[in-house]
Amino acid sequence: MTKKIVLPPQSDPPSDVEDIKRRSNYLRGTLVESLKDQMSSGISDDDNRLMKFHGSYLQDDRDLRNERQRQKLEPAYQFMVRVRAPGGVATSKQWLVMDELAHKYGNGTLRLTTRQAFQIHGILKWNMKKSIQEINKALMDTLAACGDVNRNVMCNPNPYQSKIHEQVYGWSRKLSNDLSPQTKAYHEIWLDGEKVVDNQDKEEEVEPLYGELYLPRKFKIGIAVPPNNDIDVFSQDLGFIAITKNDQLIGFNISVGGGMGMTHGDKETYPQLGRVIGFCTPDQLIDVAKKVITIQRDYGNRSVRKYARFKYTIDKRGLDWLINELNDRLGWELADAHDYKFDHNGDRYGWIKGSNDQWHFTLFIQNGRIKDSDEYPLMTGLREIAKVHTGEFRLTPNQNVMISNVSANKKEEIQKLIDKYQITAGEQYSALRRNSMACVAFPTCGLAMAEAERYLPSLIDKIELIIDEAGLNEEEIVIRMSGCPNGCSRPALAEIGFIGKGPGKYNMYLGGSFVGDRLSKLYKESIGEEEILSLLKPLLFQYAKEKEANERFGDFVIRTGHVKAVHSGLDFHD
Ligand code: SRM
Ligand code: SF4
Repeated sequence: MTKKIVLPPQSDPPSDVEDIKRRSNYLRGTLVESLKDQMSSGISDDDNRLMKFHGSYLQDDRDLRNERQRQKLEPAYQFMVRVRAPGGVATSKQWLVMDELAHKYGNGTLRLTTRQAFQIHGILKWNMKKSIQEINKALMDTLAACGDVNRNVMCNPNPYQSKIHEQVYGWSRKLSNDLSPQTKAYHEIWLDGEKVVDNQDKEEEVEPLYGELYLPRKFKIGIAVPPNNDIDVFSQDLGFIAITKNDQLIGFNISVGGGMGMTHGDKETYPQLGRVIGFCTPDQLIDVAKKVITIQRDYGNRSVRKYARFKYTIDKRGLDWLINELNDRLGWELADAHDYKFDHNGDRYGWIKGSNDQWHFTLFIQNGRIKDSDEYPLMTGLREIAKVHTGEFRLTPNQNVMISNVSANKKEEIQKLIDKYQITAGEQYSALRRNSMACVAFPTCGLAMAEAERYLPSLIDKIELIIDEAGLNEEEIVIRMSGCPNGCSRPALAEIGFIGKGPGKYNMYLGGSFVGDRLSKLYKESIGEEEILSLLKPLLFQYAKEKEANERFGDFVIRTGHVKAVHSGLDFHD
């Protein structure tokens, strides 16, 4: 029997969520009873906290909220289910299952997320168990897609270096498996697994890595393969940068303490960039990840959740403390970091031939939403492709999808379907739109303060008029919008970022780098569309006229003094 995990004492009392976790008997709570309760289409607040660990959120349709309140009805409760796909890889069969479930139980759309996962929105409580069972039958799962544990492990869906990708993807899967919660609650509740006897004395055996309280907060890991930083490695709690030599993977640089979230008006919260602290070989990777997680488990703030992310644990105690603590726990020292160079954090669209002689087609999905409309039957087109495609689908960290590993023989057949359904690699759009991302926000996100996914496309329509006039149509500029300061579309790393403040109002940030290694800076607070456009217009015209050779927009606004460069979250609010 392993030793029970005893956390060092914290000076302040634990938050309510810590108490819910402690009482939950390893994430069971009263979920079974809540799901059966016919009186409400929702579940209790405590169970909703636990539900996240099972990969789902209770939501309500915010478009209907006021009307239902007026009619004295309970909110239009529904669940969002997030399906983990390490590295964003799904087989054609799995794609078809996602598509089917979205129609059968969800709102008829699929959402590809900024962390390479699938989301289905709009599932009613009565259909939750069936949905999760069918997801698991397709060999995918939702466990730990959300909650205070390690989340979906991101990995570059690199089509160029197929061999390196395969290895890196293998490591992302291993990280995902090895860091998964071990509780049998998921099987019991959703998959009718045999009930494990409620034996509190054996708690130390249940979660050897996490313990009964799990982590103080969510934890995110991603692996980047230079020169592509599409996974935004510096936004991860723990980031790995693949280092290759002579086309062989020799190990990973380790970056710690990135994160995007903050709270408006609270300067103790800020987006932060991960910092590179050393290098490890592939066979040391899992050990490093586990030990880093135990440090956050033991020292993360369990009293105030908004200060609980790993970035604050590190910033409070210092990077040297972290490195010493990690080396101590490892029992060996990290090697020095290797040189690396990123040149972008976006996706490259269209057909590309990989080093394995297979073809890959990356298509542009506006803000990750897969749906059919009269003008664009995207969902149908992808379904038809999935029926004949023998390779896999790779969800990208920029909410797009790659139809991957297409043989030369199959390429023509798939191209015909691409043509038939006019599936686009974004060639008809401006480079700005091709480099855009927006989070979900309204109507499903309970935390949204302003629109994002439903609004950014129309804002870009208007910005496109300016960039056309300025001759910048093919200039790649990273633009991102989030409906609140949680930063789910990683706007603090964009060259132009918008963070929702209230209905129709955004804080506008400028000066992130094109490669995702610098934070943006507040340029103007709480502005609406008219002001956004009137501020962007002169900046974009000045950029068109005065930019130096190959100078990126984010670098230009810093050089010309519009905003200061921000290299650490500690300077974000200065
Ligand atoms: Fe996120 C919470 C959607 C990536 C930072 N995020 C939420 C919730 C679950 C709202 C809630 O707690 O009730 C949103 C559900 C909306 C909906 O209706 O679907 C939500 N987050 C998303 C997704 C779907 C956005 C998207 O447009 O793709 C992304 C799902 C990723 C996945 O597959 O796991 C998503 N969220 C992110 C990212 C980007 C990333 O991880 O690379 C971030 C910033 C990075 C980070 O974590 O620092 C992010 N989400 C947050 C936060 C702020 C955490 C913090 O440090 O304070 C919250 C709120 C929270 O945790 O309390 C949040
Ligand atoms: Fe919701 Fe805010 Fe995340 Fe957007 S950034 S999905 S509004 S939590």
